Amino acid sequence: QHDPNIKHNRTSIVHLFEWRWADIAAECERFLGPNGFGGVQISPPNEHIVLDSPWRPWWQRYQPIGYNLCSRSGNESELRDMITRCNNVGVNIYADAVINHMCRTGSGEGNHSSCGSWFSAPKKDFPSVPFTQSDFNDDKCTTASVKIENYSDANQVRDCRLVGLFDLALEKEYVRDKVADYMNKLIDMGVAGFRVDACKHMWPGDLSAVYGRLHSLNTDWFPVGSRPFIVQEVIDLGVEPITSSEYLQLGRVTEFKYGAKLGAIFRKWNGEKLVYSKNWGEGWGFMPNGNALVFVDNHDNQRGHGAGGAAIATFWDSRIYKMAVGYMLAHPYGVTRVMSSFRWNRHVVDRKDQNDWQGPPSHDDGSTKSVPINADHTCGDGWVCEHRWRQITNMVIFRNVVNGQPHSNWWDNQGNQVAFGRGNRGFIVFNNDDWELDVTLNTGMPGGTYCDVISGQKEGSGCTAKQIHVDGDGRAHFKISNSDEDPFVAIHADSML
Ligand code: QV4
Ligand code: CA
Repeated sequence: QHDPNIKHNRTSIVHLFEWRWADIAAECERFLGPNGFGGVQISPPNEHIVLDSPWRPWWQRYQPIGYNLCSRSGNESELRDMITRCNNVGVNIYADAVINHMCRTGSGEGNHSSCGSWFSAPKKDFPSVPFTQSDFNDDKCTTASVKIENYSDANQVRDCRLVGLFDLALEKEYVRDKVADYMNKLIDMGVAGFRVDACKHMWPGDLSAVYGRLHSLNTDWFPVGSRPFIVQEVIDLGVEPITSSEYLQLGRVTEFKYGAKLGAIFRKWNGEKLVYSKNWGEGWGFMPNGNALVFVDNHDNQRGHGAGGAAIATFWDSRIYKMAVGYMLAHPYGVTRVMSSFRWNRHVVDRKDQNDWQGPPSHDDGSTKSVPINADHTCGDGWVCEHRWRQITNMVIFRNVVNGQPHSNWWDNQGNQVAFGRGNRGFIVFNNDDWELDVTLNTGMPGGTYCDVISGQKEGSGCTAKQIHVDGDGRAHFKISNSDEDPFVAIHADSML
């Protein structure tokens, strides 16, 4: 299913990485609903390993112990309460489903798991599901280490262990049933779909069998017969035999080329310039529009995991980050996902971040801190809350206002100054050159005075930002200094004064 089931003409998803369920519920009610966010991608809600060394890394949640619904983000009743409250304000919940594997081989035996369930890695025994030895792919995998050794061999990528994680035998009806039972429990609780982890490592036929077992969405909140939205994590940068195209008919797929290229453009690396983005989207060799889930950065590549490398723009480089996210949200290609992060002690030595493992802000006992909201609406205690940055929130709203309108009225200076509109509903101008932009452009917008939603915003009948005067022919004068705090300007139908 390619449709995110989003309500009220909203368009964007935010990933509240490692947030607690109680905080997500509050955020839906106090911020996401009122500001037009369509949904939240949550961290994996199932039982996961708990690690001491390193201490409580974020990635322990990608090592399942079973499908009980207690995790670092909270217990089952907190999860249920959050899903209910978010749905009640029209904000969808998408769960991160880790179904390719369980924990890693060297995980020992005991109750070091988020619900306290006993398991044994040496015996390959996970009684809370239950999965036993015969539910894993070890006999199918042909590498000496039983791990994935070579990504140019599709068989081992699917049947061997990803970084030593026990690989589930999804060809077995029993394993498919257990995985589908878990996902169906979440669907019945009210989730609108899934981000499916590590899809490159699962056969499309096996995934199709799992998806085919899924219930339709809960009719308390969704029309009868609505199917769960599926986003499949497949990293395809064009250099491996496994391609995203194998997964497109099953659901949407993460377009990893998008953030890697957009980061390079705004950083002006590899000779990239904004002008080259005139045919952004399929023109750049990305997958068909209707299949793509797009993002500037994700929880992996913002810290050097996954794909994209140093070109990826993140909150650490906030000025170009806001421009890149603004560009993504203004452009019609794909379903858009905004990242919302926590800060960690980034410490790069020889291009490798020594602290890339560090988990979310937490108390001494390892429990995750809740997210305090400051008087200026930003977040405290190490939570970055990019989705609350005014420029980003306002561009989420921009995307809703221009939804369905074509990419139009392109202008460029053949360098790093570009502008484009969305029919007669919105217009955006970027200056990523090292000199001033000073130009009169055809915006396609009805005449009137508009409030820029980047340098400030419309408040009541007033405007805290630059004002843009569009004349009766749709023309407007723009002046953007290269030293402006945010060298871009955006106006839309609802920002007219
Ligand atoms: C280490 C060595 C391995 C060795 C292993 C066992 O690096 O070579 O085989 O020990 O001795 C963590 C550690 C990793 C460690 C592994 C097993 O970081 O160094 O291996 O545990 O102990 C996240 C993290 C991983 C983490 C994993 C499990 O990113 O670092 O591994 O969780 O805790 C590919 C995939 C793609 C994947 C991407 C990161 O195609 O699917 O790599 N992305 C998703 C998630 C990602 C998650 C996983 C998949 C796994 O987005 O967050 O990995 O669920 O491109
Ligand atoms: Ca596999």
